[in-house]
Amino acid sequence: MVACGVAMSFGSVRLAFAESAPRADRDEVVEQTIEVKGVLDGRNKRFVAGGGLGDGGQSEGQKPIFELTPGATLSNVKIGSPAADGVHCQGSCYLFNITWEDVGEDAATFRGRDATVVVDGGSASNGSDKIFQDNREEGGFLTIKNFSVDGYGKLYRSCGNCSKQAARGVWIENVTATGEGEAIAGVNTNLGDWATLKNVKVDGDVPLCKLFEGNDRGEEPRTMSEEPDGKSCKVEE
Ligand code: ADA
Ligand code: CA
Ligand code: CA
Repeated sequence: MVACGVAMSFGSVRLAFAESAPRADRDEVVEQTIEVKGVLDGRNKRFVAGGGLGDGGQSEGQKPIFELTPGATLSNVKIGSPAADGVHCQGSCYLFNITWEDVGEDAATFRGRDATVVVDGGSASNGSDKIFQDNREEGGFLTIKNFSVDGYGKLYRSCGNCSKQAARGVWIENVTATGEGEAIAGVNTNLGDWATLKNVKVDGDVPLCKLFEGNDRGEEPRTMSEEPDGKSCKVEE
């Protein structure tokens, strides 16, 4: 959660109201998950979760603000605080220029078989754990590109303990990571995951990959290594 204040170095009280009021008007408090079919262009409007979706903390089982049906596109949306469980994709989906201002339990979750997912543009801030949670079943492909993250656990995590596991592939390109972080990509080496990272710039001493032994029993996965192994984790310049 971000503690957010507006510093006004000059100007009257009236100016302060005039500047904050329109923003509040544009925010949409989402009480029931918005189902997206086809294309939803948010035109940079800000959405926040109502209490029924979740508080944006780390408890599992919160609801998303947006749920994309297979093939749907969501673009130009700001997700404010609280963000609950962010965005869910049931299958293939396209997330263009989405800004998570204060990531909730996670920012986006990917599901389904043969799901081709593209995250292009946008940013995520102040995540406590995972940003992109990949729970997909077999087939398909995930691309994360032209993205920046500031404060995160893992930018990407192939689910370590989902009941339906699969070999999941991700391509991560043109990404900038700042602030505290744990790893860019978390993958399960024993399940055939593979992540390729290209032009990923990381601030501080954060490993590009964390390699895990995944399971399908809901257990906490075991960490195997933090070194790219050229297979489950490949780094290109
Ligand atoms: C954790 C949890 C998974 C799944 C995931 C999610 O990783 O262990 O089972 O719930 O979060 O989708 O948020
Ligand atoms: Ca989670
Ligand atoms: Ca989640």
